[in-house]
Amino acid sequence: MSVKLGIVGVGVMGADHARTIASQVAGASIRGIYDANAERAKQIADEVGATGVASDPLHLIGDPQVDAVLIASPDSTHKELTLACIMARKPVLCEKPLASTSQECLELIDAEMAAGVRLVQVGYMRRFDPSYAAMKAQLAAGRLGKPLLFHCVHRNVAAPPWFDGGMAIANSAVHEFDIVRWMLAGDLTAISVFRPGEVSTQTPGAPVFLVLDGPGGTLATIEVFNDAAYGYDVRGELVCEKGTIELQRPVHALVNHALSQGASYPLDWRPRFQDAYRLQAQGWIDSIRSGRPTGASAWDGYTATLVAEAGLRSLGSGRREEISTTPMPGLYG
Ligand code: ISE
Repeated sequence: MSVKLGIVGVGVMGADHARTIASQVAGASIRGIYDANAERAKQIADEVGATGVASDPLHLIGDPQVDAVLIASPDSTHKELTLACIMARKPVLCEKPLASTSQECLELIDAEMAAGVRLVQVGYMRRFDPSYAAMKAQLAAGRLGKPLLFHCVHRNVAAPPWFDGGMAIANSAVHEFDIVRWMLAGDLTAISVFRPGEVSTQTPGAPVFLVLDGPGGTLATIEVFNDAAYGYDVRGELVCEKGTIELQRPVHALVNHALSQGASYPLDWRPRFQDAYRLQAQGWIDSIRSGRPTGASAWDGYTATLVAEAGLRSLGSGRREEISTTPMPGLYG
């Protein structure tokens, strides 16, 4: 059976998802597309061979011809649209963040528990990235012993114009919160946020430095620098008892020229994580067909938002803030 998809939102990310699904994912077809910009919806629908364009996202979600829904509309719409998918009992892949607040995430979790089945996957795509997967496999192999520290770096070329001072945490660092929890296989329990330099002159893209307490006494450090200018660059090094594991970005060619050797950086995250997006989409479709959920769950989406909220509190208070999770419901075990 081919899974017939509805895609809500075809801006930069949604259009990329649509193209990836249409050209590189097996077992799915795009039935309908909705975007607030109807012309854009039509253009992307034509490009990817979608059967139709919807005039309302809720109609698309309710369409009996649509088996599952991918949500890539603005962050503020994620909660209501994901809820509509749960109520319609349709599997949904929602871009991060799952919702704007941890309370809203909990409402989605309640709805999913009432449905009694996992329907929600959150687009924390790094879990599917071959570099992070290789790091996890090396850790699991055991010869490096236990993990002690995870150093993470997240640099963008420039913060988008709509970024405010907290977005480095709520929009960017959430990826690290999810991947650190996934890598260390446990919850983050406290966070301290530091801002280097003179705070009075800082822009929303200025660096922030985060220190987190992880499971079993581990620590994670995260630098987010949204205005790093030189390129999109995500780094990670896991320090273990008997060695370290370094993340390698995919570099397929080194150029030797004018007395130097080098590789270029992408402008944004899409080329860096293109394999992750493709594998995430394929994993999602396979999970719908097999009934075995994969990727980040609604619970994972909730914890990333919960850590971000504590981070924002720490940014305001200048103190270390505790992160208190409630016990994970059995549905997510
Ligand atoms: C953006 O929303 C993403 O999800 C990217 O992966 C991340 O690198 C960027 O910092 C975010 O703004």
